[in-house]
Amino acid sequence: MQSTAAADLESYWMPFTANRQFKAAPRLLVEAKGVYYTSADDRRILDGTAGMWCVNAGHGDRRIVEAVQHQVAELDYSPAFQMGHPKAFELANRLARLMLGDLDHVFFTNSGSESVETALKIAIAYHRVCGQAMRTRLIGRERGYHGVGLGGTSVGGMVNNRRLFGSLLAGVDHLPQTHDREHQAFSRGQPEWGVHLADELERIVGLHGAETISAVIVEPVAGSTGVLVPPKRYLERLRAICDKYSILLIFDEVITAFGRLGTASAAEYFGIQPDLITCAKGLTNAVVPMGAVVVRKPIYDAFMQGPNYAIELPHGYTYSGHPLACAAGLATLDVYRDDKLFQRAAGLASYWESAVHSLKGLPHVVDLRNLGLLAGIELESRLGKPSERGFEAFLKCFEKGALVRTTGDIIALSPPLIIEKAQIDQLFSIIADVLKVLD
Ligand code: PXG
Repeated sequence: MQSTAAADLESYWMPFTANRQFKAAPRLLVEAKGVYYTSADDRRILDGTAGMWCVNAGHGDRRIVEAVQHQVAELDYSPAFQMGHPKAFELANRLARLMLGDLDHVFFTNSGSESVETALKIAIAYHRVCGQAMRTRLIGRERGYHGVGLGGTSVGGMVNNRRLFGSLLAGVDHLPQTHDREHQAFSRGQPEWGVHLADELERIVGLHGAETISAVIVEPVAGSTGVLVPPKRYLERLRAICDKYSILLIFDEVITAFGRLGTASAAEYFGIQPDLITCAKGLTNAVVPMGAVVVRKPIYDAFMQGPNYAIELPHGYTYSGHPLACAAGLATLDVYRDDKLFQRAAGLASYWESAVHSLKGLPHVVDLRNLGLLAGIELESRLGKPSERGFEAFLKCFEKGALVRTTGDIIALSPPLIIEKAQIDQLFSIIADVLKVLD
């Protein structure tokens, strides 16, 4: 067992973590297999969050492990600029085939945040290469999360992630968020109420002028802010308004891609084709960090002009299309296909929905939301102490053997797609027990 002495923990400045609380009472994981972690004190912890919405095929799948082991021995690294290696092209082709229609060109990154920065830059540059250099504005949404780059923070809509960081990017505006407890509480799947909120895009266009707007970026289902499911017909209407004004629509599918809704992408689930998709997480099952931006063919084609020795898009990363990530990605896509994991998730969705809504009536529960294998359990906040009850729920679930995520006072769930019904029961029985004892 590894030492957890307080002194050993000091140097690591942990991301998005209450560092002092953690270091006083550490929660260390040392192994993972299937849907379970093992903690440093040798307890089995049911993974209710697929790591952080990313280990969709479950932990430690031999096929992925072996693909990465083989790759590191064969080709550890290959320069990403002006050079290539076969697996990067193969993975791009495989990913393109999973996406709708002419979403068929792939730019590799190393994370969701980098995918978002990349997509925003492509959107601005696209209009410029099309002769519309004024189209630079970016439209995000309140309660959106698009990673932690300055672009992603700017289009994002979570106040705690924004307020420390100054004025952020200029020329950004936000749609209103789509969640309203008064009209939507305890909806199963997509709420009936709220399609009109998409019309706010018309107001924003009216304010700034369509000819100044480059792109709208939204998560099809907002994850980090507590699983906000889009109202029925909302995404369709956003698509229609973007089309009307030639604004690019970006779906940030860092959470929703790779089976979370029972389909390869949320775009497929909702039957709506965005112009760009950002993804990461489940692309490699999180075994090696990797992200990607998938763009429609006309966007790629628009850049393919000028002398053919010239670099068309001055953008990229040392580790774009890293061989280890590509090997992990190819093996992961094989596992999804061979084990039919997207279909499996689709098949479990109604059982999952019933389990989520079985919590109705338990103490503190003010809303329950679900779609695919996603759930948000919203707890009433303690007066003057937002997030405290949520954090305690998280700690108590961990004590009782389940890993959940909390965001404010909302418990968010996104299990590995290999979860069994009995394990779903186990997860919700732990959560129910915790809710009963929580102040
Ligand atoms: N976009 C979306 C929609 C995301 O959910 C990112 C971008 C950024 O990805 P990277 O790989 O740079 O972290 C994300 C990440 C949580 C949680 O529990 C959510 C994310 C990451 C960590 C925790 O809310 N989403």
